[in-house]
Amino acid sequence: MSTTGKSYTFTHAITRAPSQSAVHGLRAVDIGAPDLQLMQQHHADYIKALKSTGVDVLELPALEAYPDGVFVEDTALCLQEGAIIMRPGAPTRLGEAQEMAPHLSSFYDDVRVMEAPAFIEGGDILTTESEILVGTSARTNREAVEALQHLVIDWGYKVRLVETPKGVLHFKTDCSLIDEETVLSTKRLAASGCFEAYRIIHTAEGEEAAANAIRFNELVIMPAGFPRTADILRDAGYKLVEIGNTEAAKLDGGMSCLSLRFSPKPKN
Ligand code: CIR
Repeated sequence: MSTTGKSYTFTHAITRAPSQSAVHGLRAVDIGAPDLQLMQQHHADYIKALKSTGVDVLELPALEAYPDGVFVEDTALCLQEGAIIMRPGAPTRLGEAQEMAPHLSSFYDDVRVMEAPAFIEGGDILTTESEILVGTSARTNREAVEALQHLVIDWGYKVRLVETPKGVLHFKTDCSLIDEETVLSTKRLAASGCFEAYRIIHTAEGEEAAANAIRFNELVIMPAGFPRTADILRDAGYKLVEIGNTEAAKLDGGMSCLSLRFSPKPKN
């Protein structure tokens, strides 16, 4: 495995402010609408953590037409060579990807587009140093995994099809890359064997929701409220930042969903 750290070293991020309509966002189980003021506070803390590593953060305004618009990760896959505009599997989210396209064109010369019948959301994609893992789910189909393979092959990437566990929204709901060779994963996902080539750190029992963290430059940014998993990561030597996520969690959203993270090659 190479050890350049390119899979978690970023110069840029894009976020989008939560909309008032976020109270109508999609959710698997309804435990009440998010408190918007608290969600905005958490979002601001998240952006502050990203910026603390010295990156440029493009903070896009809320889109009222899209209750889930704050979860920008699902709209694109950003690599060094170019970006791929996703085709979200949730019909209410399809337009979010088109909204993101012009912003990515300002960073990249090469922006490619996922076409029907493929559907795919960024939350199902885990990019590591050596491969791009894509979990099939209710939001991502096999056609999309094949299409992605074709779209990134000339950039030198290998795509591997894996399965998002049944009943789990996205592949990365249950895992995150935390360094070149290490993933943080729930036991239920790791049990599938999909991380055989990696070192695995399991989330603590009962703290499965801690799995959606991000390695972002020198930081591991994780949701607050999972003290045993936080201790495991701290003991393993990672520099942690914990961000309140109670409100986004009501919409099944977490740390990875809230940003696009990338280091584009300089434009021609
Ligand atoms: C949805 O169901 O699409 C949103 N409520 C949550 C999206 C979370 N995104 C992500 O995990 N990448």
